[in-house]
Amino acid sequence: MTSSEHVDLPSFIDGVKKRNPGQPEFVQAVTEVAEDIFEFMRGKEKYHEAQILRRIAEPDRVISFRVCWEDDKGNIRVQRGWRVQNNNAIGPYKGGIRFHPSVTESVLKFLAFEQTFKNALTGLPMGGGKGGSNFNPKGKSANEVMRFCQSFMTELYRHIGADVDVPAGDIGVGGREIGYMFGQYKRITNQFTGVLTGKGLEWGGSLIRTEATGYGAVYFLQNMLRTKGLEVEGKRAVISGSGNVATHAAEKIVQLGGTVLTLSDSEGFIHDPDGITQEKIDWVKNLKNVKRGRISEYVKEFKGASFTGGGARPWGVACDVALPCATQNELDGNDAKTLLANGCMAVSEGANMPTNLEGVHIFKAAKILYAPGKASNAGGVAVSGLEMSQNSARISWKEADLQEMLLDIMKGIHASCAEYGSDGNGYIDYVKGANIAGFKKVADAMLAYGVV
Ligand code: NDP
Ligand code: 2IT
Repeated sequence: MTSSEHVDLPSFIDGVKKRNPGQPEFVQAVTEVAEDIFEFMRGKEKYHEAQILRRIAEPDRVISFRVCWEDDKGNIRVQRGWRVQNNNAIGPYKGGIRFHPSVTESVLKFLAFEQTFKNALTGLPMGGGKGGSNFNPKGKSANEVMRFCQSFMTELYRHIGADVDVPAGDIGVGGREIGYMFGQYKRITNQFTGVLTGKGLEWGGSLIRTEATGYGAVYFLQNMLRTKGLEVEGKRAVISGSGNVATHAAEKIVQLGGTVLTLSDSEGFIHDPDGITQEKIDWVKNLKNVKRGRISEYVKEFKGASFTGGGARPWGVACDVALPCATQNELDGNDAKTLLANGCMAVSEGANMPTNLEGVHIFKAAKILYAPGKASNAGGVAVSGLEMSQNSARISWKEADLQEMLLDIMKGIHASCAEYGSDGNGYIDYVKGANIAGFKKVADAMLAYGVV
């Protein structure tokens, strides 16, 4: 193919669909990026000639494996495990591990693809990867979770390493699971290295890693609001999810003087018109992390709050700002219209790809402040990158220094989005800005390496 004959966007998407049958999440993530990158590449023959986007949208490798474990009743259970190593042009593969029954190869491929751009945006040397299993930790005993994690790592260990691929947590994988997996890695290899992040503080973890994703999403929101001379203070926030990202996003909103009205889980959402205070957030953290309970229990503890079940999401509650912090495709076109009709002025995604393509197009057309997860939730992986640096140097940085670094990184990502996403008339398309800034860094590294 000569340089003038490169494919157009519809043909490119068509090819992605054909090569990835039955993988709608992956096709969705690639489409969203390609919409912006094709425009950016116009006239830039070097990226077309080297087939850069085509190569980023083809994972370096997808490792798929069987995970057998024994439940408390002595039954043998079989799960499927994966690690998708998408791209290591700018550093070792890096990205979380998700344990959830909805995990498929498509979901992990979309997450590893998104992670490649996100990690580039942080400015730290990290490539993109993601892993996980369709294992459902809900209702399992701690011993069952431990046995599963050990079995998962017994296969995964041969594919990862501190300079190769560094996994971390994601949905269903928090400090407890990272502990079990790190323990098994250390046992098999007899090495104590920074092979996982999100570790406990006693065994190589970094301060503020737990808080970083949620806090970072609110810092990104703060940066967006400030372009309009506004602050988080006094704003009513609607948040979905009630896990790591949601509870820490809520905490930072409260610290900055905002009011949090909702939280959710897969069964439904709670609405607390009095506001979810720090004390209530601490109660939710305990409910989720220690008691492993359901968000519906909130209304028994805090009078005046209501629970809406049936898997309902909170987007119909009137708000100034919205932070989707649960999972992919939890906010569709109708939800986007409802948020806009209720006066929502800003959306900062804590989750990965929570807004479907129709929703993204509606937010873009309305020109509100809308941050895609790959920009606004990058604080978590950024502090993971800082955990890797501390592990390599065998030191631990102080909390105040790390807080400053997180603030600085989120400000830097905002600036990168503004550089490539401004229309010159005061509107910033953060989706476009994030896609182009992330792409450019990875693409230029790939060009340097030639055809590999
Ligand atoms: P947690 O497991 O701590 O919490 C997940 C929350 O989302 C729970 O409230 C869970 O409810 C809800 N949820 C999960 N799946 C679904 C579903 N299919 N439908 C409705 N609700 C669901 O995970 P995190 O908080 O770590 O992750 C949340 C999001 O943030 C994910 O998209 C993740 O990829 C993203 N993210 C996480 C980072 C991190 O550092 N942890 C970094 C960057 C992004 P239930 O208990 O009922 O399952
Ligand atoms: O989606 C994400 O960025 C994460 N789950 C965190 C990844 C990491 O390596 O810290």
